[in-house]
Amino acid sequence: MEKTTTFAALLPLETRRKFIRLCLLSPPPTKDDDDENSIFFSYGTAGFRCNHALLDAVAFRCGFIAGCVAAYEDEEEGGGASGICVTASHNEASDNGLKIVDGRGHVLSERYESACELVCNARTEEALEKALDAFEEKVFAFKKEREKSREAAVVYFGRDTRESGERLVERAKEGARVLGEDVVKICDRGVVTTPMLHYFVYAHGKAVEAFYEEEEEEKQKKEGREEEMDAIAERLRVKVDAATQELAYFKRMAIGYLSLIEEDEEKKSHGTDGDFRKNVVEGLRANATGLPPLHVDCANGVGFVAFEKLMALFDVIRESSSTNTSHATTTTTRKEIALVLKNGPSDGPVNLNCGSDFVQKNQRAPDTSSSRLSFVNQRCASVDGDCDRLVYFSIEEGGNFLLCDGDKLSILIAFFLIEQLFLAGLAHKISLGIAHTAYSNGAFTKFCEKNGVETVCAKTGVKNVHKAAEENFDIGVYFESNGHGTALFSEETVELIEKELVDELTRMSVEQQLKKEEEKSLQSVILTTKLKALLTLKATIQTINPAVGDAISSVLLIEGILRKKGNMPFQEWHAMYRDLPTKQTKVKVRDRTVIECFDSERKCSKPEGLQQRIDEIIDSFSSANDDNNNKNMNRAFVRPSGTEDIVRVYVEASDAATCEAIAKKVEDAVVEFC
Ligand code: 16G
Ligand code: MG
Repeated sequence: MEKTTTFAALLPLETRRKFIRLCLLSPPPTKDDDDENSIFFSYGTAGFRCNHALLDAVAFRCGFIAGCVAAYEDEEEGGGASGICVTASHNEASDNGLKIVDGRGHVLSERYESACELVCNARTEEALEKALDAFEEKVFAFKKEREKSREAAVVYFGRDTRESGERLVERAKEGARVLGEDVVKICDRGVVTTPMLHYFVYAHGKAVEAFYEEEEEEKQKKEGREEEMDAIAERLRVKVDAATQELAYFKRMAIGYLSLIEEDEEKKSHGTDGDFRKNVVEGLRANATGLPPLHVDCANGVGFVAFEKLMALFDVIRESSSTNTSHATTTTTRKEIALVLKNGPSDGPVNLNCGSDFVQKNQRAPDTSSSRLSFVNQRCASVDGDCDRLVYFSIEEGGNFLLCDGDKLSILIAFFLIEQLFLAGLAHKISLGIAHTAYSNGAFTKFCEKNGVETVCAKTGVKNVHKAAEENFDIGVYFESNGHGTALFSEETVELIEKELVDELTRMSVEQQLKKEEEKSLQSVILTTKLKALLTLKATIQTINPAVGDAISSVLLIEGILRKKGNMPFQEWHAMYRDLPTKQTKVKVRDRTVIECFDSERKCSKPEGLQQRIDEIIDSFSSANDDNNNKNMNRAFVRPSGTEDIVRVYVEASDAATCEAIAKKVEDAVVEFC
């Protein structure tokens, strides 16, 4: 695309001056109040994150950046709206952070990162001028002319339950306000999960798009007539407002989930016909006695609040359907989903001894005073402090801990979708695969290979795995082992599924008209296998948060799939393959950035000699007695963390003791080389 104008020309000089003046009034903090000793704020794996007390200036500047993205970025490149999430996810309660969301509802594109860093670290007028120029160079390079007629852009704000959140949201709003209210409107959505905020921004863009598609003709007719334009702008505002409310978010997912499990409910109420479908579509599964409730560890965080709202919506739907239908008894007594919520914001500091990070890294149940024993012998799930990670777990009778991490979420979702694609007759038209990171268990990749499911390995971080899933497959399922992830459907795939659905319905209705009266009633209840699979795929798409991986949406999807798989017990899901023992440790070094990785972080090229040492350590643990399989099983890698000032060590081996021993040696090597 041709560069036609510059940032300076877009951002009024007055605004630029005002921003610089305000930045100089409250500069980022230094260590010991010494200007020489400034703290560097780095744009980490997922935005700026550190102790909350250091973040005021960064919040102000991020607010301004988000305002610029919404106001001046091309809509196709992610302008028109943007978002700021104030959260430090799974970090301790005293930390906080800023994540910027672009107009498509995705994390801010990587090309902005260095400019964001410059803006957030600049301490002098000169540095601020330079930082803003960097924006001109990198950020707005694609921008053409800003349309005069465009309504004010919107920045959405949201925060998790951390105490410092309210203050930092206010700072960020001040930053956005520098642009002026006629340029950027502020929309504070209060305490919400990170994926909810992503969804609001996504829904904003979609609502605007749909509105203009509908109104294009009308708008053209009325072009130039002030009062008509005002009326259009007001109608648009109302539509966008409705689409970006919490209720719209919860409704989308709840209705998606109810459609997903619908046929099972029919099965229950339609006797023999239900049996017929069960046989044809899913194969026989004995003893489907219903799933026990899911106990959800909400990390003492915002997930608790959000799940409560979801459950309240299910109650409303249930009540209204019971007053509207004659099958009152079946609908009122039935719980479509049973969740027992644990570890809410009032139970303790966010993430302390609970949450998905604690559960996945320590391989044990949450250990808060309010929940210590309540997870034993239950089917459980755990989310993180901002509710974008999810893992499932269970503790067996004898205390044995079973984890279904991101890998197993991927497998369950991918296998389910593959099955539906086959039933819908679309398997040859739509490619499906899994994207994962180096942290995925070797047993997982082997299992995928054995079952003919394609996989790609990407670097750590949602943005990398998301991209890999998007670029490699029509349906890209991706999860990091830590539970971040989702299933991405390309736009063409969604269109294809919808088109096939319409075609199938048309075909059926034509056939129906040709059928004799007596055959009709049976025909009308027995939906064809293909139609059912298409409806299932459509419901799956609706259940998934289209903007970003979302623990709430993933719980609904997994619960839906387990129900559709004849109430598949947790143990059966867990036993699909057996994880190899792993060990993850952290090493504190002087400068972690001396480590440089390649091969999706499975190997390192710097410092020189470190990779060779790791290889030697691995070799020294494969004895002559090992068969080839065992030899290849052990692996280890090191990478600098993107969220903490440490080096992470990962080891996988055929048994736990070997894991420990290798980890120890690799740690020593890291200390020696770094
Ligand atoms: C952040 C990332 C997560 C990644 C983790 C790695 C997002 C939303 N979150 O939490 O994807 O796995 O960092 O942390 O991108 P590390 O670099 O410290 O190992
Ligand atoms: Mg998180």
